[in-house]
Amino acid sequence: MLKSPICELIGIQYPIFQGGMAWASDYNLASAVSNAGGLGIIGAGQMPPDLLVKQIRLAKENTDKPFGVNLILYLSYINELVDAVISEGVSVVTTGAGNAGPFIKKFHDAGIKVIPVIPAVALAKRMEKAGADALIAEGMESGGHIGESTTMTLVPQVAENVGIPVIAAGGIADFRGFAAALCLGASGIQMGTRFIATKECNVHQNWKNMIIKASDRDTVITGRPTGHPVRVLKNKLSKQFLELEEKCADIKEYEELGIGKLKAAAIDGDSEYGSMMSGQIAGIIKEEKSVKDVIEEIMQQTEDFINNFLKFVL
Ligand code: TUI
Repeated sequence: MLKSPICELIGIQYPIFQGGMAWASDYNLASAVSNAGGLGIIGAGQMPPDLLVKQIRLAKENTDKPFGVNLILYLSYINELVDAVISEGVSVVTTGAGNAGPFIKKFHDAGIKVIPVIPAVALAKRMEKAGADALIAEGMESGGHIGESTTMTLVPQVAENVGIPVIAAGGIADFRGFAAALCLGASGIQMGTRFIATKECNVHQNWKNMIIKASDRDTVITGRPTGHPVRVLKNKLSKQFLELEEKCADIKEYEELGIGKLKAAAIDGDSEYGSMMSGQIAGIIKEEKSVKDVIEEIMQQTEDFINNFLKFVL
């Protein structure tokens, strides 16, 4: 049985996190992942605090297992979301797009574990010093907002430099990625794109179909000049973003073009002009499955792979 320190730390059966994804991971997906033995995570995104409270309550109605909330830290009203999470109480908070340091004590006082997503070693060290319970080292293969390092290079360098458990994210969707992550020094994995293409994920079917049809080169990084690069599936919108880069457009134009586009992808299924944030590993995902099948299959296949692999060592 494949167990790791992260399972003990949060009280989960399998060391598999479902990435918290704005507009894509609601209470339904999160509770399904937690019920299947992983850690389900509600992506708060730009939800107003009262909606986040509702989502947390719905998750609690649907699972008695630990689950988490992901907070995007650059939001102007982040303190209200932090207070909402604290007043409702969840097991884990993961954070993205900013420095979790100022919030860690507040969460710990409420009995909530804090696991920041980090794209670089320097930030990993800072977060460990600030009291983070574990880290999610996310490579630029991921969908959505990304850093510059690949998972292959980031995870071992983070693992080398911190003493807390490291979860590998970015470019993982099957047993190969899971086994590789363990080799790189990770205690577990986080998957986003794989969980979008599941029956329990409530995004529009068009987004799921785009992932299922995607091949290895069907994502692209947009928005680099804004300082917030974002990996998305290629479509007419991503082309418009790249045209802005070519003409050295003002940052305001990127912001205007981006408004409402993640919602357009997730809710309206606008495959031409929606922002279908997905990772480079989309090409390996060939069908929509249930969350339980995804988790049980990857656990079994990873264990089989490791057992067979060891037979090569004489
Ligand atoms: O946060 C993510 N992925 C996301 S957030 C998101 S919503 C969004 N929509 C449009 C534009 C931008 C974002 C979609 N996908 N992943 C975790 C992550 N965090 N990746 C990179 C970072 C990060 C970057 C800089 C974390 C910390 C940081 O710097 C902190 C500091 O103070 O130095």
